[in-house]
Amino acid sequence: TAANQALVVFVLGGPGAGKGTQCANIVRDYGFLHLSAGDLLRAEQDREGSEFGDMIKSYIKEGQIVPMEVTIQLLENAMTHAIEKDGKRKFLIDGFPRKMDQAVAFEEKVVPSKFTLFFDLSEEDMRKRLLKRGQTSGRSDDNEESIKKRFRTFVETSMPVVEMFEKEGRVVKVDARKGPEEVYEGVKGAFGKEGI
Ligand code: UP5
Ligand code: MG
Repeated sequence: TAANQALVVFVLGGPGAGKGTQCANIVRDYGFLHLSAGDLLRAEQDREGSEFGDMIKSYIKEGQIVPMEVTIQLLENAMTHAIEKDGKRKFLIDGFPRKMDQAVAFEEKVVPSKFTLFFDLSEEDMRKRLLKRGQTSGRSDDNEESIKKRFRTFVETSMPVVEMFEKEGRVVKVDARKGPEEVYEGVKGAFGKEGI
């Protein structure tokens, strides 16, 4: 498919680490298109007539990873559409891959990533950000119970993917502790390092 020609940067980091916030900055300055796997899944969950709606709803609330076929198809559709209709080729894939099978399948069947941008933040700080956002976000997983489950999945299921990419020398870590502007300085440094 057309998606084979894409330039892909994976954007990873724990729940609430600031992936979405920083992706907006990158889109503004570097001409990337932002594809959040979580946003695509939430849209599919709410789409009238979706056969996956109920399944996605329960996976998200439980902080579990939706079966990869669904997520990869949503990403591939969005990429193909952007390439063919809008002539876009550069993608930030946010919050994906977060399980080993997804990582392997995407890089084999769609396209290998250029590198992974990883936002590094303690669980305590992520928790604070998520609970604060939960006051207004309306997200079904921004509550104490779901947040605990999301962290558990992150440590057990998603970090092994980051560690694999790291062993391959394909991860650039950014310190995500400071305010959004300072974190973005780190992001720009990372992109510079990767020659983007
Ligand atoms: N904020 C941001 N930066 C800040 C800073 N520097 N200082 C202070 N505050 C900061 O930020 C979170 C909050 O913190 C916001 O209020 C923000 O203003 C503030 P945000 O930029 O939204 O962080 P982000 O990392 O994007 O957090 P998000 O909650 O989106 O991360 P998750 O990875 O948990 O959520 P996602 O939407 O990616 O996935 C949700 C669920 O979808 C998963 O749990 C899973 O069930 C499912 N999923 C799959 O099944 N498969 C996939 O491949 C992907 C997702
Ligand atoms: Mg997000």
